Amino acid sequence: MRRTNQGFSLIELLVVLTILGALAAGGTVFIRIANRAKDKSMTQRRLNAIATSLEEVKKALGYYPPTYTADLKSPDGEGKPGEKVGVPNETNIGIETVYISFKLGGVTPDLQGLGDNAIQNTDDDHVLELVGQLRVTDMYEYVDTWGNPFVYFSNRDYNDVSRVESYVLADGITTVKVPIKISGKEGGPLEPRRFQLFSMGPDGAPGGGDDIGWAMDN
Ligand SMILES: [Ca+2]
Ligand SMILES: [Ca+2]
Repeated sequence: MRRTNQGFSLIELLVVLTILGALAAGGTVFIRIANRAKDKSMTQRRLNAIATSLEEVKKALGYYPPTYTADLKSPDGEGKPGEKVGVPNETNIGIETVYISFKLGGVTPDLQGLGDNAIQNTDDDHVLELVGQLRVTDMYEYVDTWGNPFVYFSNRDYNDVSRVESYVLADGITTVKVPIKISGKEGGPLEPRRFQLFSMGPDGAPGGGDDIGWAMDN
C-alpha cells in the first residue's frame, strides 16, 4: 500500500507541476501584454501632456515652436535666443526645441505620474550659452516609455516634404532618420495648423504601424 501511495503521489506531483508550469507560462504572456499596454498608454499620456503645453507656449510666445532651435524667438519677440543656444550636433532637434521653448515660455508639462524618466539627453549635447529662463546646460528632450525621443516638426515645415531629421535612440548610439510625414496614417493625427508630435513606438523606428501620435479633444 505504501509503495502504491508513493507512486500515486509522484504522478500527482507531476500533474501539479505541469499545471503550475502552464499557469506560469500563461502568466508571463499576460504580464508581457499588460506591460506593453501600459507602456503605450503612458507614452500616449506623455504626448498629450506635451501637446497641451505646446498650446500654452503658443499663448506665451505667440507661436508653436519651430523645428530648429536656432529659429526660436524671445518671448517679447526681440532677439533669437535659439541662435545663442545653438544646434551643436543636429540630432533630436525638433523635440529639443520644444523643451527649450517651454523654458522660454515658462511652461511646464504635467508629467506627474507618467514615470520619472520622461526627460533625457540621448544625444548627450549641451547648450553653447545659457539664455534667460534656460537654466540648464543639457539640451534635453522628452522621450517615450522605451526611452526614445519624441519626434517634433513645426507645421511651417510641412511643405518641405523631403525633410529628414536625425534622432538618437535610448542606447545613445543608434541614430534613425525620421522623415516629415505628409499624411496622418502613421504617427497619429497630422494637424495642418499645429505640429507633428509622435513616438516612434516600441520598434524605435518611424513607421511600422506602431507609431503613437498625440491626441487632444480640442
Ligand atoms: Ca539632446
Ligand atoms: Ca515605429
